[in-house]
Amino acid sequence: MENTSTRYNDAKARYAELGVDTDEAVKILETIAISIHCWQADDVTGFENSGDALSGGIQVTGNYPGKARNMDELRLDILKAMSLIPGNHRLSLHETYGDFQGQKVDRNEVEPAHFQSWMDWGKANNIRLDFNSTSFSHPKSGNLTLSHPNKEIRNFWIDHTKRCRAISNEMGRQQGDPCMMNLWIHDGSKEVPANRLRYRVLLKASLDEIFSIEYKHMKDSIEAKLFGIGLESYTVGSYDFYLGYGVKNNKIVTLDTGHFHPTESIADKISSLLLFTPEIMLHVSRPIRWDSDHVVVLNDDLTDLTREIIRCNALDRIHIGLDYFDATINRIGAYVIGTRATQKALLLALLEPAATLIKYEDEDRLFERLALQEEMKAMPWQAVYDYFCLKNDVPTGAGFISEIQQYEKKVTGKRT
Ligand code: RNT
Ligand code: ZN
Repeated sequence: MENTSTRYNDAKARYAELGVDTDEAVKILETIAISIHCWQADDVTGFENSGDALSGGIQVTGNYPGKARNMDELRLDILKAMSLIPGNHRLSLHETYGDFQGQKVDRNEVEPAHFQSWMDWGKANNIRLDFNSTSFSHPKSGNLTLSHPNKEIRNFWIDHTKRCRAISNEMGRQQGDPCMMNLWIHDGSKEVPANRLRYRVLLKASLDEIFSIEYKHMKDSIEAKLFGIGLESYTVGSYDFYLGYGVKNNKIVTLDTGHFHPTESIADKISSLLLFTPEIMLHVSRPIRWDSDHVVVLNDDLTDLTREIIRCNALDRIHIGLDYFDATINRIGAYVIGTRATQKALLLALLEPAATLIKYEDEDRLFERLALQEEMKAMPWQAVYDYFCLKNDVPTGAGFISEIQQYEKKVTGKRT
């Protein structure tokens, strides 16, 4: 503990030489609530008990033992993960994680009551909730939902999504803070369709109907994707589609960092979206080849993204959520690694000597700008993150590894 404080004070002095206030950075970092996704705990299974396999162009690989088998286990695991992450965070739920009490509740029957126990749990644990409608893993999913040419199927999913918005509104009302409802549907096709336009016309009409009701306690975000597994040639809800829809209808666009061409910079989109859409929702993820959902780690893509958030001074307009699923490693470990990596990236951004860099740029001293950016990479930011952990009473450095090992021994390892 003493070492952490000593190292922090050294780091503080070094950053101060560059005009950076580490205390201030930590203070801001503490206020950033990350919306942690419930679905890493159980490989996107949920509690419908329908027997439907995961579909919709997403896939979880691996069979590491210890996955949460029911709601109690999932809640326990999430609290365990949160106990190893500094700060106060949110939980993002999918509709399929409702408290259905063993009843068959179809997607067009779901109600706020099915999430009351979650709202109570959130309140008891000081965790605010976000929400997601669920188009995948259902007999009526197929390859098309809200853009299905068959009116009955389309209406089924319209009903579902409307109900999800009502649930989100109730969550927001009860927690006294808006609930973000993310809408992602997998609609697309493996081969090039005979007419791309007709599905987009239908999706637009479905969205118009879904959003025709105004709510006070929830916000809508719409998430695009480049392609799904088995749906490689065409995605109805492409980025152009949702960006256009969001700009025209004042909706929040979700940027999932795994949903773009591999060399496309998601960081570069922030400053454009901020000018034309109300807020931004992020799904922080890590794409590797065909998979868009590897565990988040501290890499350049992530730090580029967080730097843009801070440089644009947009923490109040950008919601940071996580979205990845890995079943090959300890699932609680996956939560902790990804969330802490996101925080570290935010901290790096907060520790940037912004004023000096801008001054160099204004004076056309571009060598100096690049040199300082390079120097910042080797600054002792780790000491600042450790101090942040210490301050929030969670393990510093690699200390969380043994905690997870113990939890595995006592809890997850005993699950069969
Ligand atoms: C899928 C989207 C979507 C899902 C979750 C489970 O590619 O990223 O956000 O990951 O809804
Ligand atoms: Zn996503």
